[in-house]
Amino acid sequence: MKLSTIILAAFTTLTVAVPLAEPQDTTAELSATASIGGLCIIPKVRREWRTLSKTQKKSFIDAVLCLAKKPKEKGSSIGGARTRWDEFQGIHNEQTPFIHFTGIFVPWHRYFLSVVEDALVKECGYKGGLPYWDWLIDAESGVPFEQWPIFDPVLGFGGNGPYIPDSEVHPDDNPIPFPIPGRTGGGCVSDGPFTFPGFKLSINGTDPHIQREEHCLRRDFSPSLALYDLKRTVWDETIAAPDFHSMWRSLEGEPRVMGPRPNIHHGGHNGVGGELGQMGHTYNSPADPIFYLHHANLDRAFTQWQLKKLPQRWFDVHGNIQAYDFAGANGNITLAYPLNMGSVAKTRKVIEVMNTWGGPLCYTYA
Ligand SMILES: [Cu+2]
Repeated sequence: MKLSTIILAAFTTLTVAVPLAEPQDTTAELSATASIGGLCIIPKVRREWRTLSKTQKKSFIDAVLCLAKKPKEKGSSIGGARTRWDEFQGIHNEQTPFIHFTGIFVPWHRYFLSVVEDALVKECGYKGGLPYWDWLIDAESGVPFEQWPIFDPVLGFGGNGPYIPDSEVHPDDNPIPFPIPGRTGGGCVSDGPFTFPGFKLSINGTDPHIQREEHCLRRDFSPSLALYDLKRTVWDETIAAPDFHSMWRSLEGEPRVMGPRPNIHHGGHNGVGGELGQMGHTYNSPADPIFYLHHANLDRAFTQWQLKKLPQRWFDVHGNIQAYDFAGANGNITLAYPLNMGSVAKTRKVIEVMNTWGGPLCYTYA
């Protein structure tokens, strides 16, 4: 048999086998992840949620539930937090005015994800990289929003909350300051692994709408908003941006709902969280485990943009210190600007998180 025939035969076997196969368990490969003496030797591999095997999906969800049951650290500065999960939501809540619509939006969230990824691995035995959610696959699939695999009650994060009409919305129900068109839920998540009281939340945030007593995870699916915002054109423009500032502005989007330009950051947040769910709320969104998969996909866009021009893009940062001051009249960040994690993790400088394959970070996207 000629070599080309053998190669063709092997290729044919592969292409037939792949679509039928259950995603393979890569736990053994992933557990080999090693950062030795500060050198990233074998990075954690962050994979798309639907490519994880059943065992990997279950072990990720179990690790989240483990953090949600584990008491907060001694000396935690997060007011009202009872668990490790609350601490992560809490530091995001506290930092919200400094990390959104400012130049550190992208590096701060990158560092934040790696802190939670480390906790899942080191404190709760998860073996692997933080999964990401590529919502463009779903948005382009034609499958109705509520049937997207990420919301599966057994092999996913569960679905919507029951519908609460606008007229019955209570001020403590976590409403965001602008209405979300086409919202369909708003109550406590009623299926999957994150239902109350197995999964409960508690922080005293700086945000006035935070519920201080133990409360549930809410979702308020807004399929029309998700389908409006989750567009490949925006993804492509973000990756093709000529500099850090335009990449970040394209990625984070404008602080408005369904403006003239679709907004991939809002699409994941308000598509899932709508008006009453935590995912739709700037301060409280990390209450929802889906937050981490959504932001991992945004971080993946940042990484793809960086990979187009290295090493220059490990050093390219620019953006306002004060929220919404996009022209930088009150100053701009530099590579030395601090990323504050309060008592949750060490304060690091922007430069330390620019390379995902060196310094304190050690991961890559598959
Ligand atoms: Cu945020």
